[in-house]
Amino acid sequence: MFARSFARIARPAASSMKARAFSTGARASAAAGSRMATFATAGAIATGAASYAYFQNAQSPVQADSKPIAGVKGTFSERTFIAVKPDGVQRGLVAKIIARFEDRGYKLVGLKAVVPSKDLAEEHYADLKSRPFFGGLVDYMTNGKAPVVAMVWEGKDVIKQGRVMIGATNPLDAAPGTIRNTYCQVVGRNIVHGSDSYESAEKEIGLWFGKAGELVEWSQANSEWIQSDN
Ligand code: DAT
Ligand code: MG
Repeated sequence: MFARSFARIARPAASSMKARAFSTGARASAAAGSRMATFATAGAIATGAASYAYFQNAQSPVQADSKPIAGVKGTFSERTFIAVKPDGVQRGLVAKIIARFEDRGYKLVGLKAVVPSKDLAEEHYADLKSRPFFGGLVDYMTNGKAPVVAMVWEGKDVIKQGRVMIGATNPLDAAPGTIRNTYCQVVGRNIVHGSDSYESAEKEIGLWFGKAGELVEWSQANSEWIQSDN
C-alpha cells in the first residue's frame, strides 16, 4: 500500500488529464535535492511554481504527453515505472534491461538518470517504512555511488508483464530467464524495480516523472506488427 493521500495531492485526476496542470508541492519537494540528468526529449523547462503548460510543438513529430499518467489500464497505453537501481547501473546492465523491454515490443516514453533525494526514495518505498532494512534501502538508492536509471514503459499489460519479466523480489526465488534470476543473488541487490499495480504505477510515474514534458507520446512505426490480432 502506498500513501494514497500523497498520490491524491501529487497527481491530477486521471479523468481530467487532457490539459494537465500541475500544482505539485509534494512532488516538487520529493524532487528537491535530486541531481538529475534528463534524457527525455521534449523536456520542457517549466517556469512558474504552480502550473506547467504542456510543450506542444506542431512542427515536432514527438508530442509532449497528454495521457493519464499511467495510461489506460488494460490497453496498449498502459504504463509502468521501471528503474535500474544503482547496483544495476554500476554493473553495466542498463542496456540489457532496456533491451528486454524493447525486445518485447514495449515503448519507452520516459528515461532519465537521477540520484534521487532522500524524500523521493522514502516516498517511493513508503510502504516499507517500518521494515528493518528501510534505512539501508534508502541509503543505497540515494548515496550517489551510481544513479538510478528511471524509465516509463508503455504497452499491453505492461505492469504485470514487467513484474513477470523482472522476477521475484528475492532473486533466489526468481524464475529462470527473469532479470533477477539471470543477474542477481540477493534481495538487497536485485538491480531493478517495477510497479506492482496500476495504482503503484500512477504514484511512481508521478513521483519520478511528474513534471510536464518528461514523458513523450510517440508512435511506434512497427506497432501494427506488434499489436494486431488476426
Ligand atoms: P519489489 O522490488 O520486488 O517490488 P518490495 O517492494 O517488497 O519488492 O521491496 C522493495 C525493495 O526493498 C526490494 O526490491 C529490495 C528491498 N527489500 C525487500 N525485502 C528486503 C529484505 N528482506 N532485505 C533487504 N532488502 C529488501
Ligand atoms: Mg515493490
